[in-house]
Amino acid sequence: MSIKKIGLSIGMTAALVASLIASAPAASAHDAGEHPTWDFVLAQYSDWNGGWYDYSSHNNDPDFSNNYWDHATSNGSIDNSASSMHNWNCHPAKLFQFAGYSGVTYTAAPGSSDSTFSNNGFDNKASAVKFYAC
Ligand SMILES: [Ca+2]
Ligand SMILES: [Ca+2]
Ligand SMILES: [Ca+2]
Repeated sequence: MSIKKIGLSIGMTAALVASLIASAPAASAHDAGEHPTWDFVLAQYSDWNGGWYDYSSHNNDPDFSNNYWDHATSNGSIDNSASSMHNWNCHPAKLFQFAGYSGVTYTAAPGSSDSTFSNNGFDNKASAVKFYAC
């Protein structure tokens, strides 16, 4: 193979790699305006990456094991998986370590966002949520 052909081959490989990277599943942070009607959202990873789960109904949920990221069973349960949250409403939301509202808790203040639960000792722990009056 000539030098010129090797150069071309490397160039094509680099272009192929670049296109593979570009088409990889997006793990980008969600935009705050992405779901304008959602006002309490758990996210699968830190910095609101990965799947989202909408609790804008503000209905208490004693057990996360039958709730799935972005509502698709194939995306996995949100149980012991939430790592960040947005709370865009006036209701405080208390997350619990265990189903049935027990164990360690984490309270999401009204109008707050938290990019990571890891500095709260609460990463991948939430299993239930209760909402309180505004
Ligand atoms: Ca997680
Ligand atoms: Ca935090
Ligand atoms: Ca748990």
